[in-house]
Amino acid sequence: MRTDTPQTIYLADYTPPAFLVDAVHLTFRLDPNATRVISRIEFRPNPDATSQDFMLHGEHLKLIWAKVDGQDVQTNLTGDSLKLDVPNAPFIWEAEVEISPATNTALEGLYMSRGMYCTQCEAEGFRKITYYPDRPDVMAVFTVRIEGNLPVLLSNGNAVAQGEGWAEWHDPWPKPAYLFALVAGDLIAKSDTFTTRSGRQVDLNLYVRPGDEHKCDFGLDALKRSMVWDENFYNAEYDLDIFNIVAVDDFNMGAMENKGLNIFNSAAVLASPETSTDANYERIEAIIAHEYFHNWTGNRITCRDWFQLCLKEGLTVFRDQQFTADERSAAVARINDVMALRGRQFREDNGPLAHPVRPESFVEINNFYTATVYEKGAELIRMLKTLVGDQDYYKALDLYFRRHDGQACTIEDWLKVFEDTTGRDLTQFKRWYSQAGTPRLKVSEAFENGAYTLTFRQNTPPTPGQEAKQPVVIPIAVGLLNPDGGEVVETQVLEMTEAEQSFSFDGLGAKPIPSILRGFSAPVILETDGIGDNAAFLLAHDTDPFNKWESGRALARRTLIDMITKGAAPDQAFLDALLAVLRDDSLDPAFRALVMRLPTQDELAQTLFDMGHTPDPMAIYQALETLRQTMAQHMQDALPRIYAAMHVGGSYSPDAEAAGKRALGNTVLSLISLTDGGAQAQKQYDSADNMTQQLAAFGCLLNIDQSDTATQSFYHQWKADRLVIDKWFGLQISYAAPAKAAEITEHLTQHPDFDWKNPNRFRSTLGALTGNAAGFHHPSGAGYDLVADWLIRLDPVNPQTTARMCTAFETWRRYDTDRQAKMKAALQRIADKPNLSRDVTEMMARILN
Ligand code: 0A1
Ligand code: ZN
Repeated sequence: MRTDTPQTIYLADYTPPAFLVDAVHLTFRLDPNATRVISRIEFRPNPDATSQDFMLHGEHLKLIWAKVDGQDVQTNLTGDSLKLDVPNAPFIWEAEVEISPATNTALEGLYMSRGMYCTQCEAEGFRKITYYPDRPDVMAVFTVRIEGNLPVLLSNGNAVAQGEGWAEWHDPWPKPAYLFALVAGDLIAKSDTFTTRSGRQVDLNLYVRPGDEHKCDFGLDALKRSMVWDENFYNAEYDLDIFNIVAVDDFNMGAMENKGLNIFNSAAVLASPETSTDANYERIEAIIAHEYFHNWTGNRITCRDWFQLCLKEGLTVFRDQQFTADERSAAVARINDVMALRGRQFREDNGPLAHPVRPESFVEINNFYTATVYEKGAELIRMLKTLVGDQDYYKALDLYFRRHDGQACTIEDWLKVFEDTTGRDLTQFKRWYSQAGTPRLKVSEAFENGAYTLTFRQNTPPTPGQEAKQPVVIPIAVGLLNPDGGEVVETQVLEMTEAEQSFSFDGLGAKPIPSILRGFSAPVILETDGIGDNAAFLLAHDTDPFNKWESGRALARRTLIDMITKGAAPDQAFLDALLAVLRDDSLDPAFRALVMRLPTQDELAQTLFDMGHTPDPMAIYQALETLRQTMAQHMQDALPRIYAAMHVGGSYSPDAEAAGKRALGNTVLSLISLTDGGAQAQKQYDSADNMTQQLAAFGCLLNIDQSDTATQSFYHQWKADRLVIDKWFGLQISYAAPAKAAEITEHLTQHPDFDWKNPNRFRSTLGALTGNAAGFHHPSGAGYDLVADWLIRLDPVNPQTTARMCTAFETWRRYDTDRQAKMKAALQRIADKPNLSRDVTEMMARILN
């Protein structure tokens, strides 16, 4: 345990910066172990400041000299900051510091990745580069000179001059330091151009390592589509002459929206048919769009402080979700978004790490790049849009862009724009930003004299630090169906504001069947025990694709819960309903593939826990295995025809239609392989000409244990491609039987290719184990121990990635006393490690609390 208690930062303590910065000049003399950074910063007193104390952040910097207005100064260094008496007038700060990118394994600040220099400054990495007021409400114009003997030297903005071994960049747009970026290396650009609506010619470059040039086309295409889309939907145009993207192999997250110089995890941008799956393509498209969209929602308008992170992230996730819905299938996109929300955010909201979308305190801000801030944050934007309607939503966004361009804003600024546009009072809506926890929404019904009444009761359970909750505004999209399946009342949005509220529909000839929370109109848990059992009817008849899918999911969940808690056999009616969907060629294959997907082990564990049971991960695993086997037999006759019909000929294209066919084909293949000993999967594996088909077949083979030959051949085919080898590590662990998962993972950590300091490789291995629920929670406790061992080892090297992976333990209170004791012991072992990082110290305190 560390001895100095890390400091907690509170939203309520916000004060404006004492000094503002007009301009920053930086010179980098690159050297792996001794990079010199010379800064010249023009400060002036902030007229709105409440204090005049001059303070600069700085971490792990070796200060060589510092001057104020040309005079040497003696600085007062305390911990991670530098304090100084300065004039109460404009002045110039200059300093030279030395840093060591080659030994920076935390991948924050300036670091090296396989010979290439690269930066990551969000949230507070710039202070590891030089002394600076490293807070997002200090926005300045940056000019950067890079000196280094490397072919490519990049920074933000436009290239202004360059020569042998140096380059100068100037970014005319004032920005906070977290958007600063620098890249230097032996890189190759794949280039394109884009002309904005108002005629600006933009050079687009995707910089990659030699050898990756053939993996750039899709990323560039996705970028151009994002640029067009943002102009069309948000009137948002690009504002520089150059837009650079760089792919880097060592990166803690997916990507980063640095102004004019986005830096991407290679896995989130490089794509080729042979090496990338359909899911990879879809994710790359979404992340490219996300980072590009940040240019307006994040960069032009940024956050006042890190508590407002959802201001840029929730909105930008919502925008990238809209983009995906628009470019692909809206129904499929929404279902995928909700599955992700439930899988990660509901889990977080129901455990010890629950926090509001706008947190009120933190120790380490990097621990708050969470599903709650991102995904629930996006749901809040979606609800606002549902409540005010499309037209007012886009009007409000126009006003937001006009009113706040160039500013660092708050959630209050954001909501005010909607209030001013619509005249609505959003005081109650704001609770969504401050109250943690997932609201439960119970519904009951009554039918009398042609009037159908739905009564809703809402309740949000307590979360850490928040016992009592107030009612929130819930937009409930509802449609009513006739008993014969026709729609009698089209979708209407009921606006619930009270703890309990009823809504009536008059003039109905018969008691209707309600379709509630269409499109998942609010991030709540809907409990329909108070109304009839309509799931099978809605799966067959609902016109709302989301609820049609949701009904199938509910049936699957119930079947599995009955199997687990009552030892019931798989429900025949469910199997028939599923088969009907599978066979229904009028439905989009991608949608059918989603309906065929069973709830995850984690989702079932949470459901059981909510019902008052202690979930047994082995029983859950077994029920899923049994159900899959039963499905394979029940559907056996239909499978070959559908498998054949889903064949996509011609050269590979990642488009939604082709990907949807492959998704359904591969779902069917996984069932076929449960009854044919893997013959069909082997055929597909041998003939596959793209990674989607190869990997799906490989998964089937691993699943039925015929894995050795495929495992060897896959490795030998792909050993030169790091991103494919990540898949190879991950898949073996994901498909490992519960009793073998920890052992297989342990074995793979001894593989010469297990480069544990690379976050992608670490996640594809240890992350795959935590994702294999029955393996991770195997009663031996070997999974817990192995993960804890590795987190302890990784923490001093890379605290950020370690802290994120600690969330594997966030559900420990769900389980039986033996598992709880084992998980707690593993957690305690991590917490007791001397010199634990601030990141992991905070995570342990919150999880164990
Ligand atoms: N702003 C980026 C995500 C990001 C956040 C933090 C990072 O390092 C701590 C890196 C990237 C995004 O939303 O894409
Ligand atoms: Zn983002």
